Amino acid sequence: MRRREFIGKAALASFTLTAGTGIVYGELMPKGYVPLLMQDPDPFKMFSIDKDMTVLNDRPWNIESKAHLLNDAVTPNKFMFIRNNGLLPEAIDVDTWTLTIDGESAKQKKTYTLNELKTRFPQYTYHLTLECGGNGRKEFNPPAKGNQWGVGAVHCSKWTGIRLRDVLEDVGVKNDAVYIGYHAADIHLSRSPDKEPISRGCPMEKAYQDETLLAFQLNGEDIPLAHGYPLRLVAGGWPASVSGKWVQRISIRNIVHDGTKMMGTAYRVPCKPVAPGEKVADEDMCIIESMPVKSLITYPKTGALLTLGQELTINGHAWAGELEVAKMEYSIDFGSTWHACELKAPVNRLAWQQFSANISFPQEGYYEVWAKATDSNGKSQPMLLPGWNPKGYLNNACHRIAVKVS
Ligand SMILES: Nc1nc2c(c(=O)[nH]1)N[C@H]1C(S)=C(S)[C@@H](COP(=O)(O)O)O[C@H]1N2
Ligand SMILES: [Mo]
Repeated sequence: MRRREFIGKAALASFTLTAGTGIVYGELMPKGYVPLLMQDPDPFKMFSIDKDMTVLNDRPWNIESKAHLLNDAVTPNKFMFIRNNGLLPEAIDVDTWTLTIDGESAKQKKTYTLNELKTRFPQYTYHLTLECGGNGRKEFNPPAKGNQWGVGAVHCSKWTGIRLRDVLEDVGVKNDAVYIGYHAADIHLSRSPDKEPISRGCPMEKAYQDETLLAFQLNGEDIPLAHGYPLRLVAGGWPASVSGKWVQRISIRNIVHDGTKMMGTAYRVPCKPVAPGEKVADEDMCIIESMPVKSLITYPKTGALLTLGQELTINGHAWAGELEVAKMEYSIDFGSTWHACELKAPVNRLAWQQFSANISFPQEGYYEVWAKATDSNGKSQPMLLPGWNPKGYLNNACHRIAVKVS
């Protein structure tokens, strides 16, 4: 009789991470066995997220938040959207986790342990707005393929880590450097080890900004697995796809990074406006950089019931990619007239800003409250839909809620 083979340490560690508790007798699981918890996992338990979050897809996991869940100035983990292009990394071992910096424009190839990163470089904390480039995709017509995000693929949480710049300078950057590209530990849907689910990056200028971090903490704790544990690139104000989760390697490139999802229609939009449905030549597509001005009414929840004579205080957040939001307005007459909201300064650059307004309604009936932000360059959100593009990116239309007064 052949001796029974048992599960490997690494596999057991990843199951334990998913279970969120110790697996009793786990070491006795047969080799290759997939426990039930992995076959039919409960994403709400697995990711410690609120039951009102919407699961758009389970392979890979894509989970959306909702406007009224995002009312906090600092988004807690339980309300953060999750966007994965592949399968979660398996068997993360923080004791052996390393980050390697390499690439044509690196003066040397250098590898750091997590502990070296945490102890050798100064640490910084910033509130950073991360919005998926495809947030709002479901409104476009003709429809675009991909996760049909409503308004909930955005968060602004508190990230702690070290500056990417400090690490790049420690390695040494050649004069011909133009871009950085990340490589991560998540697994391609095909499970092929030769394919990456995603490998994006940003120009050196963005990589060198003070707020561009290699983060290991989210809201004062270890980053949750779904958001990039144990090490994540965070580049606020740009499409969140630049913020690589589970980062293991960063290449300093002498060309625009050509990794997975840097080409074709992925995170690229027509450089000039096109008609809805129009075919766009590859050379006429531009990589999305700073995200456009946008806002969200997070209180009250759409569908609020009010009594006549009762004043309504709305509040929410506004953000504008690399810029600041300069003005915030609301309308209750479908955009015919606009009134000023109160708008706070951001706690730091690239953090969303809080707004509020007290609204009176003149008579009983159905109303919509529309919100419109204007950035520091004077650009405002479009009232209904911005320019169509093949993959349905950058929908920064005014957010609207319904209220009934009786
Ligand atoms: N390694 C890796 N990093 C990634 C992704 C991914 O699939 N793999 N998805 C990107 C995309 S498209 C988005 S919108 C954000 C989502 O971040 P979140 O899941 O923490 O909200 O992570 C980005 N970083
Ligand atoms: Mo995204």
